[in-house]
Amino acid sequence: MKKSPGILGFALCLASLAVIGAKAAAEEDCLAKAVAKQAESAQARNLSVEDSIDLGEGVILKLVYIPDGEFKMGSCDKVAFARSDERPEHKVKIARPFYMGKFEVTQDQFWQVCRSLPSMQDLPCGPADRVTWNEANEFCKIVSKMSGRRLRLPTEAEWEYACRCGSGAQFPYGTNQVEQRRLFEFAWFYNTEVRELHEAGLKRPNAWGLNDMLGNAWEWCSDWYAADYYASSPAEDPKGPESGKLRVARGGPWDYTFTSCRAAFREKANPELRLNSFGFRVVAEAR
Ligand SMILES: [Ca+2]
Repeated sequence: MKKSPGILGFALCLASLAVIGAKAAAEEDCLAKAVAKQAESAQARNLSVEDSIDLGEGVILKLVYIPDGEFKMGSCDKVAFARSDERPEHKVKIARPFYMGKFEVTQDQFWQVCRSLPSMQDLPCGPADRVTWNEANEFCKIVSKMSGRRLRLPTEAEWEYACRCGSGAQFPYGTNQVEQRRLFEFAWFYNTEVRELHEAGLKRPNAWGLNDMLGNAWEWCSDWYAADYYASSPAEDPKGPESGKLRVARGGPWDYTFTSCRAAFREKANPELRLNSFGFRVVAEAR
């Protein structure tokens, strides 16, 4: 005869649901605080959370305000699938607010600025891929000159801070837990049905309004790569080693699994690499 779970089983079930509920509430609270901080910081400087740069002929580059602050960069020992170059986890201060591209730079935008386009997949509103690190920098230089605003690639510290919304979360749903079901809402990665680049902004943005930080295209960062950099990096605005052979890329692409589509995951590549998963997004100085 099958035994009934009884009162004890029922109580354990309720306790378990309460823990899950409390955890979800804590995640929401953390992200809500990040949103409030973004709005308050922008307001204190008389700046808008949303900004843009007109690239001409109706092509607009949308920007999102990222407040200054501190966060823990890298992965702690509890993140079992983290690679050794993500350690040690360490506190980093981002001393100044900045603006970041809401989306990866699109093919339309790249063509408008550079009058060339290395992408093979026809996706005007999707990421400009097959762009080398040097070409991404050239894009920033040209837009800086034409707009009067200083554009550049993000440092990997700025990128990770913006991806985490200043929180301790590896994933945009607010935790370090691998939950593919929830990551589907935010990212195009290998486990999604259609395995290719996608138009910008079809998935949910993170709490600060940035779309496709995880998945879709890798995003070049300004830093040289060093596997042991975190052991000796500065605590404020780290900019990477003075020299190197490889540049950092972040975010995980459409053809990698969820273990790469994390805030702390570090990719590296030759700056002349031209690959159909490598794109970029820009940073603009807050005026
Ligand atoms: Ca991306």
